[in-house]
Amino acid sequence: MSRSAWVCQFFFATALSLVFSLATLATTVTLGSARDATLISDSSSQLALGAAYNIYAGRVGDQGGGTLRRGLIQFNFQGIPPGSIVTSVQLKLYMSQAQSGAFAVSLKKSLLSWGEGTSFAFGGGGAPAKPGDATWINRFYPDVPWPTPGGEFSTAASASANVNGVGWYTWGSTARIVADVQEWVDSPAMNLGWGLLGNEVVLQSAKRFESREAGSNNPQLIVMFTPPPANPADINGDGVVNGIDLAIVLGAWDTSNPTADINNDGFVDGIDLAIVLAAW
Ligand SMILES: [Ca+2]
Ligand SMILES: [Ca+2]
Ligand SMILES: [Ca+2]
Repeated sequence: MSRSAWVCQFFFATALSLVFSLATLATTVTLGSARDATLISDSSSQLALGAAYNIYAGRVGDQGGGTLRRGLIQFNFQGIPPGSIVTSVQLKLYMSQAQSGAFAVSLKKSLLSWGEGTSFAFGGGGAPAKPGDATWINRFYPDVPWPTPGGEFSTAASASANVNGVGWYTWGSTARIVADVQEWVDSPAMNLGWGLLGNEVVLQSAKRFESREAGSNNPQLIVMFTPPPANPADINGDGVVNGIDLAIVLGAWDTSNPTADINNDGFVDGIDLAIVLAAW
């Protein structure tokens, strides 16, 4: 290869990588929760709030029997392309009612799947569970129990927030919450959502958050990610290299059509065909 050809190739490669890095700038999406629910440790342990306007975390007062509430929340990551690198994750929840003080509410990965049925009640007392609801003793009411009542969560918190008066609260971004979402983008079957666990000792520590069913102030997950570099052989940009891309090359054969000229050498020829076939 002559020196000028080498220099030419070097600059071509540099220009190409510049184009690709411009195409892979970070993207931010705001996701609404796909499902959310509350586990209630009342004496029946078969009350639920699948379709309610709120999710709860913490311990209620004496009037509620001092029972516990644990929130569950899950998001759907189909809008994030496979191969993306997740760089930042923030969960935002609106706390709309509480009886007292500041309490830590931690976000922990759920280790098992759970459901959201149609049970509905105003307030945190709950309603009789409906089929598919998560309850204190069932992942899916009426016949798929948790191994241990109260849910199955990771030991370590992915993020924690100190929740006090009415308003928006944010969990993350932390290395753990980013790792959770990265895992779920890479392996959607591993996405079992998070538990939302408050103070389970102090009476009246329970916090009420707006659920996805609330009319406003719904849960939000703000995810920043870098999409994978585009494949130049995917000429029509539909995410797959197949006969459509091949037809575009063949249809422009022996021309200088810039769309089909994948390697930008001014010709649509066997080199472009080879690039498509190699990426098939
Ligand atoms: Ca719900
Ligand atoms: Ca294509
Ligand atoms: Ca070409």
